Amino acid sequence: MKLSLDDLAIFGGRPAFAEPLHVGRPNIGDRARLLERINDLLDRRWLTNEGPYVREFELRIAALAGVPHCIATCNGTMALEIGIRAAGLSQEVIVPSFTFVATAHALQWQGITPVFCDVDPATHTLDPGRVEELITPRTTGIIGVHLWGRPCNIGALGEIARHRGLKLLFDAAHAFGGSHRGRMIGGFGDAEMFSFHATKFLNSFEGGAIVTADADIAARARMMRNFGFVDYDDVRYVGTNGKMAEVAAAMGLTSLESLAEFVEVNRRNYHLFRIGLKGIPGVSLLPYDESERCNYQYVVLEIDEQAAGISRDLTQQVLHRENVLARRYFYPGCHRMEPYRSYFPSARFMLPQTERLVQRVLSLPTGTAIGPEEIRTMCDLVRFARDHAPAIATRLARPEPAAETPA
Ligand code: T4K
Repeated sequence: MKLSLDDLAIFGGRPAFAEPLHVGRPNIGDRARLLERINDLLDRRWLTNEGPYVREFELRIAALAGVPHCIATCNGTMALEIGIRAAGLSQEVIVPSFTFVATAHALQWQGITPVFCDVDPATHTLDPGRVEELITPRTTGIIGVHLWGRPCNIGALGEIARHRGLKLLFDAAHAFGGSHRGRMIGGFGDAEMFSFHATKFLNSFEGGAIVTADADIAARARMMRNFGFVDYDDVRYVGTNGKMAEVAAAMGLTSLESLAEFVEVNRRNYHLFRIGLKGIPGVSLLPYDESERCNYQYVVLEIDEQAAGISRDLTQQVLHRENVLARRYFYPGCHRMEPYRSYFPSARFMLPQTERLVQRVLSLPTGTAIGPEEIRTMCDLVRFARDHAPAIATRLARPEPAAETPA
């Protein structure tokens, strides 16, 4: 508990945490079970190329997402790239800029122009009204991102896609285990893509998956993942190597066995943050819709500098010095990163909500590596920084006293 400004690490006090607290510390399941599986795959000498663990993982993911087809990949970006190609997207595709850059890169990597669309300030996901305005004769699809695991406005986006003859895909990298109107994420649009990266709710070290109810998309994605092969010596499509390794599937299967525990810890953490941050002026915690299934993997603050009297960046600076490595996901927005910044220098004028959000959001460490005591301390730090914001800013602006030089 910090009692005075001098206690803050930014002013020379001892950091609140001896070791850094990270956003995205992996959730790890039963180690013994994982090692058993790794021994099995070594004994089998079947390490990749649609091995038994990958097939089992695909069946489990498809069942949990409530879809007939799952194609596991080596990472989420590859799942996006293959999903986009298998769905036949080309020319221009509408995507949010307020997302991890992989969503845009997966298009640009294959010569498709990402057309950045603004988000709804309340949900942080694509604003359907803005999507309509960006449709041109070159538009072939829309990719919504279920940011922070909170579903897009799936109904409205579906209507637009149907009326305008566009494909609708979802980047569901954050949303495994969530639901929308009682149906699991994974079954919406033409296809959805998950990430099972180490930092995600469910991890397979690195990994991803395309899930779909469309048998044609699934068949194409499966071929494309394996160089376009349909049989020995028979290539039908341009393809890549997007396969998931057996060791990754072993980790994925082991993580799946602890899914209920991961949700429970994340949910507990989210509620402790809610209690600990309650009533701090200008600081709000992004809510989950608890009438749906949620994975609670992200604890995201919005800091309104006017109301809080402290900026997001100063809050982050204070926290970092205390060894709380809070992240500014997804600053500064894809449209301000290369090559998009050079391609679309005026994009920022079209993205007022994105521009506003990238200055306000801050992700805090949560997950199974974080306990109640750490959460209490993090909340106390945010509150203390907010309550003493003017004094912190003034003291930081003061020039450091010159070090004494020996005579
Ligand atoms: N779409 C969306 C919306 C996404 O958010 C992502 C990925 C993708 C698509 C693409 O999926 P993948 O191709 O990645 O499967 C991290 C992750 O690498 C990335 O997967 C994730 N989104 C993104 C939001 O976060 P960085 O550049 O911020 O990673 P890094 O190395 O700074 O790690 C994040 C934190 O996690 C660090 O504070 C340390 C901690 N960490 C990380 C790893 C890898 C650990 O404690 N242990 C670990 O093993 O991108």
